[in-house]
Amino acid sequence: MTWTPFSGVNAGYVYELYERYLQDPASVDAATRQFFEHWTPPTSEATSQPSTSSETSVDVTKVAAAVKYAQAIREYGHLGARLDPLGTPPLGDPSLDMSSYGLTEDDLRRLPASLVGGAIASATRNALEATEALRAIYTGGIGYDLDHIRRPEEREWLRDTVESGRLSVRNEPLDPDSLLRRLTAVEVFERFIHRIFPGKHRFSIEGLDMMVPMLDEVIALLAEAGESNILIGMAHRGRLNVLAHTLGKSYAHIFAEFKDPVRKQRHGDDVGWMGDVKYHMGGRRAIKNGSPVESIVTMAPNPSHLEFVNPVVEGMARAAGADVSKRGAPSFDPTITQPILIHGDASFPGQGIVAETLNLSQLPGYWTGGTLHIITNNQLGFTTNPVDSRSTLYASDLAKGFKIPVIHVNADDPEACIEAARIAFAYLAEFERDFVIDLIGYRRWGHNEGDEPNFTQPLMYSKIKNHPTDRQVWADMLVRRGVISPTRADDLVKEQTQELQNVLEGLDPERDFIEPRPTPPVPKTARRIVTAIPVERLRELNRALSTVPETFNIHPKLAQAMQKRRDAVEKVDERVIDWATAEDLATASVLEDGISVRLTGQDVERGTYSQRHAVLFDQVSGDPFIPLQALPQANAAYEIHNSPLSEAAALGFEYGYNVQAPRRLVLWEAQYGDFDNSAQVIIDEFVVSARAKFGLTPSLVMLLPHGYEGAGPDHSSARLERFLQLTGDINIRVANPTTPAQYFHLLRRQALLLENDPLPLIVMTPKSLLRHPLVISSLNELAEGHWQPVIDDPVSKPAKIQRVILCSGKVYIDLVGNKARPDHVAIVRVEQLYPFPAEDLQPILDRYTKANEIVWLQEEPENMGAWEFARPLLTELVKDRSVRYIGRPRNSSPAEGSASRHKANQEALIAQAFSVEVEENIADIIVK
Ligand SMILES: Cc1ncc(C[n+]2csc(CCOP(=O)(O)OP(=O)(O)O)c2C)c(N)n1
Repeated sequence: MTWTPFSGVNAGYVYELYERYLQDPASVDAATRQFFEHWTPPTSEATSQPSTSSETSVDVTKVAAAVKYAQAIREYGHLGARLDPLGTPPLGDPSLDMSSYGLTEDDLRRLPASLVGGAIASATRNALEATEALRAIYTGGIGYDLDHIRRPEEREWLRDTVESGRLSVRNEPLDPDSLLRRLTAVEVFERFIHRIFPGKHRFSIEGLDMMVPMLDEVIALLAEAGESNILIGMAHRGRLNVLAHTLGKSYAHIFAEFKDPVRKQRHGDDVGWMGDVKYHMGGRRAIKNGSPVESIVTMAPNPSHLEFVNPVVEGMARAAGADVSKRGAPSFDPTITQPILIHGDASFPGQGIVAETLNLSQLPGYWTGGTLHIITNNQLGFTTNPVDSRSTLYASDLAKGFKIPVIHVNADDPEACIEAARIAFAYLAEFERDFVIDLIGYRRWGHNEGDEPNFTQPLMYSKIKNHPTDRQVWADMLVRRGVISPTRADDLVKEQTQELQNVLEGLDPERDFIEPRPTPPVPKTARRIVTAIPVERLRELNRALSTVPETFNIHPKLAQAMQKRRDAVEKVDERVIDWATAEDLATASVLEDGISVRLTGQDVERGTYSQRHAVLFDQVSGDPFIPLQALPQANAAYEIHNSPLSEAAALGFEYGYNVQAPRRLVLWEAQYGDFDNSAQVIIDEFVVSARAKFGLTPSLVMLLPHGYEGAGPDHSSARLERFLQLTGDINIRVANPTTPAQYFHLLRRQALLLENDPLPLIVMTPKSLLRHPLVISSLNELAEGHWQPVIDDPVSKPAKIQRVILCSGKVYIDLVGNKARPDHVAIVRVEQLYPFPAEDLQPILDRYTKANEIVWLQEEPENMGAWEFARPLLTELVKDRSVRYIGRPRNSSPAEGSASRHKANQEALIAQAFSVEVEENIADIIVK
């Protein structure tokens, strides 16, 4: 007999039970009572030293062993669960074997069930029955991977829910025939397309067919609970099936997409429209399920880039649950919005965006009340086996670090799948935290329907070939149970096939093909929007923003700055408005106009450059105070959040928030502009192209600190060239403003255009210029001006100008701040780069009749910045004159690593700009 020390948690449990028995023998069940009648608790010596012969110590050892064994089943049972429909035996674990504890069936039979605890204890007669019941639960078709859950109340809830079986089909039966009909619809849909459109990609669901009934179950429960917004994000696999059956997209529409009729170009109203492949498109459906509230189920459109839709859907869910109609912070109601993310088993561990998104899940500015994750685990990623695609045992293991409960479920066990879906729903409702279902099945065909999977997975596919379909497995089960007749399943297949055949025969592809029709962008680039607001209104806003409650202990430096700002803004003509003040006033005025504002990004609350201080902290209590939330004039909510250290998920979330709530002003700020390339997928695939591909009209603002200040290759450029390269058919606006007043008008203009002319706005913003004496505006410029796409030089005698320097952004300040500026040079700022303001620029260029040199000056290397984009456009405008380039030569890196080299090169640029003769090759004077 192995001696097990009678100590630790398990012993504690036995003692607790024994205490209870001593106080009230009736408080424990009969078997336990009987056991304790003959039991003597061991002394402390006996617990620390092996005992050889005492009858009592043997019993105690068995008791402790039984408790441990039961605990191991709960914790590690998933290692013994039958999770693979293709029959791979479970990994197993010695802790799941009673003999590892020196236990026999007889031993367990003699011990009371109460040692096992939980709901099972009262339903069984002894520890053997209880542990067998535990094994049936924990090592069946579901693997409960819960031992990482830290919060005791959650652990308790999960254990009780699982062991009581209250959500199992035993307690809440499902309608077997309706499930069979559903699985028939799912399968026949795939088979029909397979036959009618051979070789065409559809990324069949087959092998994971239960995903659709699981979604049915969860969505019905959500709708019944009154969740008015159910937002789904998923990849290609099974998407057409989910679109057809979950989102209600008509078979006719899908078949028409397969036929892909040649559409006539619709002149005028399809500007920029390119569309996307059918398995990237989204869908929308309104349902009611016994609730007075209608639920809108939305599937977000997404690109091929796996998992990048995750933060987008989270942002959509956040927007759907947020009430921004009142002053102050918006409120968020998790009971009206539910994100569901469907992942692949290779992409979940492989794509970093998954971890970034999971990290958003509990952050105050990003929380969506818990997400349901379903990993559609077909045990393959394209041709790659799990052993090559992850370093973890399960595809879901990443979630464990976030303390998210995980259920693995065998996709061939429909009842287990439905139970998993119910547990997930109940957990989400109870704890409003994320939940993962790892749905383990297989992929009946190749990665796509043209692929030959036997090239790479011959053994797996020889099994799949002979493996009955999910529908067949369920139908066979129902026949065995005598629930349906042997012919029922085939009859259903025939009926469903006939239905599809009828649709196909009645198909008119031209008619049935329905493309989203994006609102065409407004082609005029220079639309004047009245953005100025009266001086008195500005002053009142400023007074409110620079006042803190009397009891608030503001940092003395900030108190001083506020006082200065309060006094300064009383002066109308003096240049007193710096960048941050302009932003603050623009935001306040937008809130007063009734448009809510959300600003996020790394360290935005203070501002990376300590410029914003949108959140003030009481120096005694540490409590925050947000003037824009306390603004008496505000008619909408304001929120600002420091984002986690993410760009891709952080930007994706804001894009999602924005497309869900396009009338709210949503801004994301990069810490330095360069870091936006960490979010390049979100920029390329969503922000700039959502209109062309998905028919959406995002209007997100991206604030990107940009400018050459000697900080090195990585803190200088927001990669302006990348945005300009991504422009076309008026998809975004790109601006590089040089004054606070311009920034003020630009932000207000963006807010005012949300309603009728929404476009994403990309802004190059300053760093050192935030406090530069030349970058200060007057209150009058806010009260009278408007956004100027181009700012001409206020030279008095244009006829004297021989050279016109066109430039954009910070380099302008370097030019005008330079004392060597000669009289024959005019400096024109191009503040808006896209849509390119040709109409504004033309009259300006025409004004300088004697200027035979038109120069484009930039601080970025020739292959970066705006030059290559602007060159052909300018060439057209200057007519018979030529356009010359002054700037750094082509390079692979945006800027010098040395501050002194930067300074020398910057000076060389300015000198060249002002010299009479432009050197042939700027490279000659650049310090290398
Ligand atoms: C970011 C990204 N990289 C590569 C691909 C190409 N790709 C498409 S599907 C696929 C396999 C995905 O495997 P998994 O996540 O398990 O989903 P499954 O296709 O098996 O359902 C790959 C690599 C892609 N779409 N996105």
